[in-house]
Amino acid sequence: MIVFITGATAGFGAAMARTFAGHGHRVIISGRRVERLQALAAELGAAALPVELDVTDQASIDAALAALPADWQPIDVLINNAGLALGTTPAHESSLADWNTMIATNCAGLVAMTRAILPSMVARGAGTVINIGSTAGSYPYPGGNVYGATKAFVEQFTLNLRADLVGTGVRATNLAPGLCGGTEFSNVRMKGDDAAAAKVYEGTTPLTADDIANTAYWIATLPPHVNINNIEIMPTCQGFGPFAIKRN
Ligand code: NDP
Ligand code: 8X3
Repeated sequence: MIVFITGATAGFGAAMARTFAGHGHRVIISGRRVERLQALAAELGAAALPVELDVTDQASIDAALAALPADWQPIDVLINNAGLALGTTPAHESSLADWNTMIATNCAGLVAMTRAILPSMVARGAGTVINIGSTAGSYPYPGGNVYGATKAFVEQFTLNLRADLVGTGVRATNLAPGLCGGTEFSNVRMKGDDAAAAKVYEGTTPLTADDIANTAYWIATLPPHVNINNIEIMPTCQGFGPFAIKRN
């Protein structure tokens, strides 16, 4: 299989690249930090093709896809993984610029990548799109405001893809993890406050990037007649809270 992974310079994306390549598949590893892509490509050898790509920039997407060598063009699996959260402040104190960056990356970027690659899958009558959602898309929490909303978008967009793709042979999955450590997610969210980022995982045994990579690999290698619509994963130490009630 040829697997196109967005956001392969860190976290889930890098782990997914290693997992698919480790099972003998070819991976197109993309992201903005070129030196990271080159290091991962050097590690994975001929199985990996590094591609500089900013999912918020349509020209960057078009250029990256146009430059793919012919033998890398039939993409079997698209993993829309690039994404981020910025901030944990309440809505009325949050930065509109941060909100727009999350929407541009997690929603518009994912849509643009899907629109660019989906027609070739439909034309070949096969393919799998795995969109990385989040439990934040289903369960609200204080400070989750726009981040959670972008992941709710990812889930519904994926289900609507399913509705359109019936009969085409192309599959679509929303893969929604909960608390997952060992990636740069919280460092990015806390804007470089690494102590605050580390606190998120204090005293927990969170999911790992390998857990998510193994799940993506399982989804992509199921028999062609099986489509996982939606899969939600939490670490065993995570659960649900009560509704908040402000009492007089
Ligand atoms: P990381 O911060 O470790 O990795 C994020 C990746 O996204 C990086 O490779 C980064 O690459 C890439 N990225 C960000 N913006 C862009 C952009 N504009 N264009 C291209 N690539 C971009 O985070 P995770 O691996 O933890 O997160 C991956 C996905 O999983 C995200 O969508 C996140 O929302 C989701 N998720 C994470 C969870 C967690 O707890 N860790 C739980 C649930 C979902 P670069 O900066 O080089 O461009
Ligand atoms: C990341 C999981 O709970 O930090 O999507 O929002 S959470």
